[in-house]
Amino acid sequence: MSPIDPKDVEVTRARMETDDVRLSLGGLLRGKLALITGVANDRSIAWGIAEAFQREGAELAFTYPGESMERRVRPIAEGIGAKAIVDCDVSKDEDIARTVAEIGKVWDRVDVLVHSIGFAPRSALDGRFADVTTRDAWRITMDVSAYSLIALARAFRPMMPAGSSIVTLTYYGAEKVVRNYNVMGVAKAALESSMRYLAEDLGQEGIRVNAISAGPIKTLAAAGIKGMRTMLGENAAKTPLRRNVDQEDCARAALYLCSDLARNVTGEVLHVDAGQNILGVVSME
Ligand code: NAD
Ligand code: 0WE
Repeated sequence: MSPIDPKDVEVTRARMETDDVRLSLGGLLRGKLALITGVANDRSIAWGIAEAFQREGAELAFTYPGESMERRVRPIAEGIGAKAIVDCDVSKDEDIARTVAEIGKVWDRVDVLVHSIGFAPRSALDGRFADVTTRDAWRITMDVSAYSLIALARAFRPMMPAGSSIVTLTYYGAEKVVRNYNVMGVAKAALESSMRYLAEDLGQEGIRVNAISAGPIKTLAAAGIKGMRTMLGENAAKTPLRRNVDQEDCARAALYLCSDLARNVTGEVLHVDAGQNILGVVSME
């Protein structure tokens, strides 16, 4: 691979020769059983993670919330050889209990649990925070986006052996105000804190719990956001690496966190954001 000539690097969207390469390390997760939540379609961050885990030799199972999502998820999950595909709306305790039972029919353990779920009522993601953050919006957002990590961890803990791990997806809006991210930012702060408390609690069983803080990526969840295109363009121009991140970047971080490469890493928020979070004031000169 030749070194990168600075003249060839575009200011707004630095591309690298290695950009489209899907990493294959030859069995980093060989024989591991991975349960993946949060696949909506083939642009989902969870799907990028699933493909990478598959390449590295993991067996996969998927969850989706409700029949309307089943039509999107089942075909691609079957195509990748999923061992189970289970209906699990994480806001329902009975769905989570049934998911444990269903997974228990095909696997005697779960080595990796990927939590890639976030939801806020649309009306709460646009407008003045004080006005749009209703009690209902708060309750739903916190329940689906933060509490669900705790609920899933509790439900699957009995099936998770020492050396297993849980990874969740978070966003910078947990740490600093990102306009319009609103109650999702509050929920991501709760999610990150819950991740740390779980890491401490489940550490005694040898279960690691970590988070990936991803930069903005065009997925189904992001497609519904006003001004996302502008945000992605500006982001690519401003980040230290002058680029956006993608699903494969998150997948590589997940491979690290969920493999023995990170055997002594827990309670960590790993930023996969082309360096965005280190920035203070950015001059656009
Ligand atoms: P996505 O729309 O593909 O995934 C979101 C998933 O959440 C969907 O699969 C959806 O089915 C699931 N979900 C929503 N409500 C649910 C419920 N009640 N029960 C079970 N599942 C439910 O979008 P994505 O961008 O891949 O999002 C995945 C995660 O990554 C989310 O936690 C999101 O906040 C986070 N994240 C996204 C970005 C981004 O810019 N796209 C950046 C950082 C973090
Ligand atoms: O976590 C997210 C998106 C989460 C999300 C998206 C939607 C859209 C459709 C949660 N709930 C919903 N509900 C819907 O009805 N991201 C990190 C992507 C994102 O969302 C933003 C962002 C970024 C980045 C919202 C405002 C500002 C920036």
